[in-house]
Amino acid sequence: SQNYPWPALPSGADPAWLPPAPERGSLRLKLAGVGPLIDTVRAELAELTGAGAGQLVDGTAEADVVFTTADRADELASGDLAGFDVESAEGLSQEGFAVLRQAGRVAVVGGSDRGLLYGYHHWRRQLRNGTAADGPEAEIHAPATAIRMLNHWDNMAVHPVMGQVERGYSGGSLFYADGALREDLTRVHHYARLLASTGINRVALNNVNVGPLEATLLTERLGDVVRLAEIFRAQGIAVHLSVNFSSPMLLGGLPSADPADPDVAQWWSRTADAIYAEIPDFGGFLVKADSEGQPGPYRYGRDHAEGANMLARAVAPHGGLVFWRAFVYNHQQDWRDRSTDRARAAFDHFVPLDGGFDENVILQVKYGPMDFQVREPVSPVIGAMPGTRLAAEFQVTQEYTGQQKHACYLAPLWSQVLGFDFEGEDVGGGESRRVSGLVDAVVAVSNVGADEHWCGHPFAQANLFAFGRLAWDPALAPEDILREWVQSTYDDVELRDVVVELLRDSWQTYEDYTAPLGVGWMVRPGQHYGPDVDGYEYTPWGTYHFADREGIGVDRTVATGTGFTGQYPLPWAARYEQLDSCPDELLLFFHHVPYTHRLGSGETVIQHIYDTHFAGVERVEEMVAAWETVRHRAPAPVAQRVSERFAEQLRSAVEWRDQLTTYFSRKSGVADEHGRHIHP
Ligand code: BDP
Repeated sequence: SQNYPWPALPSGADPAWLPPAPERGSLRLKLAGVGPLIDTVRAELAELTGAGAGQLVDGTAEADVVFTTADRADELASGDLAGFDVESAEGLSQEGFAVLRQAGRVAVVGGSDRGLLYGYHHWRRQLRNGTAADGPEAEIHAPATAIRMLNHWDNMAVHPVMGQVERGYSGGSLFYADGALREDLTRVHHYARLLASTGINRVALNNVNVGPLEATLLTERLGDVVRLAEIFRAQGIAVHLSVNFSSPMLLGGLPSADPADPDVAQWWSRTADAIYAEIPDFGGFLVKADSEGQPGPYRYGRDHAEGANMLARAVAPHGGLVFWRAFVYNHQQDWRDRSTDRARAAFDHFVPLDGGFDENVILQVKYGPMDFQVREPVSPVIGAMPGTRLAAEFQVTQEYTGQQKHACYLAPLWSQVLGFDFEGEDVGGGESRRVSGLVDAVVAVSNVGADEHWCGHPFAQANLFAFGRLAWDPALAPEDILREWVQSTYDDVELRDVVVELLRDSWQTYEDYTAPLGVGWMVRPGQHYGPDVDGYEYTPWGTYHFADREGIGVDRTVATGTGFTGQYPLPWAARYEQLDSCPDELLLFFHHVPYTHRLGSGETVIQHIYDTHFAGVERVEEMVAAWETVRHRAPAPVAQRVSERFAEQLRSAVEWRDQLTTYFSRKSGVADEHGRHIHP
């Protein structure tokens, strides 16, 4: 059940979107430089030539494609790079690269060895698309965000409730099986390569809920981390560990984990020193503290800056970072008390600490104030902490968006969040107040596992790919990224077009048949799959819709509600506060309204609920029909898996539609204008 040893991979599906090398060609490829990442590029080129794409050459000026780094460009200017516009490659950032063209020849110049690796993958996609040799004389690329990271919620052993990968829908862990590191790490090599091809440069190797076994990765199982770090390092990726705040007690035998206790701080310093002695490029720690049962500084009457800074000082001498999560809220609220609001929690806990975190602490904030719902406003924390380094956290794993049983392409959601402007300028707004300009890091929970299609649903690979691409360049259009992904992944042109067509609005479709107008939740408690309108309504988790016979939605206004809208700067505070300026799609996140309230679209809330749920299911039916016309064009295992998943998506969408429309017609007593089959 742990897929161990590795299952056979369907041909053409591994390694996912790294396209197979062209089998015929006469490319003369030259690589100039030395170093470990140069060796990685060399191995990539060897794969191409090994498949028959051409040959590696040594001589000067005879190559069709030259790969090198900016620091050698001068030296090569009169030789290999003669004729190229080498000057445009000056001033490249470390991770940036240039693709230069001259009379059918190409030069890929990296700002550093790592930049060259990214440049190679960019060129490789162009080779696949037939656009490598002709194009602009000089293309310059550089990442918008320095830190582009995936978090793995992998446990070493199978957790009785959460399984091996918490919120994982792709089989077991890529890294661990049966409580230990896997012996065969072949697929970790492939995975690291996949990530590098999208520009990811950091990964955290274990679940943020750190159990006693995983805690030992810090100390007695450090050897496992060393092995994984070697594999990732070869692709320019630094590794991190999620750590348990009580580690000094769990692992060090100390009586407390109080951050103000010098013994505790010393224990962390010694532990960090030992890690860096083995892994000099170790990224640092990731911490979930005082959240959902995890230990943290509150236990000792200390605040989160004190907790984070103590860890930060342990890794600072080695250049390490501490990612400290802002996902802190009371999960044992009194649900009868409407004055508590989980949406407020991160802001209330963290904004007063702005300016108090050390330079190497990055506060990692979920993109919305609740928890990875299909639609949430952007977390106000991101706009309110100018004195703190921030990361925006996303969920590639589809916990609340169909668990990789539903096709749901999430790049449009992420793109909207990254482009959200706290100044409120919709067009031509200040880049610096956009989310992408306010964060130092873009982070997401990974969706891969031991599954032979990597992600459970073969189309969920598009999300992993798109996350990396958007983290690199948040201005990329989600549909263009989707095109890049299908072009890299599938050979058949018609198949590619249909897959783009199926996926491009699938996030919207998923929203249509699930919880309406930003209210969120309505999922089965615990597992978070499938509808259960009142599943969380009377629980302490703080996730309510407040539907009664008159209306629905959460009043989060300053005037009459929880005051959450007041956490935004103007103009958003006012826009969200007022019913008539609150965007339709977030109406029920911010307001409690009667079912007959008219949206900006002119429809009533209740009719909107009916219409979107019927439309959502119709759209899934169209997706299934479109897929049937091309499924024979996909590799057989892909075809089979996608068809299975679509059958389940359709079943589940119908279930959502029927439960939601029935629930709201009975609650409200308002009939569907179109008289569809709803039981009042
Ligand atoms: C929630 C998940 C839970 C995670 C938590 C987190 O349901 O399993 O532990 O987020 O982010 O969405 O820590």
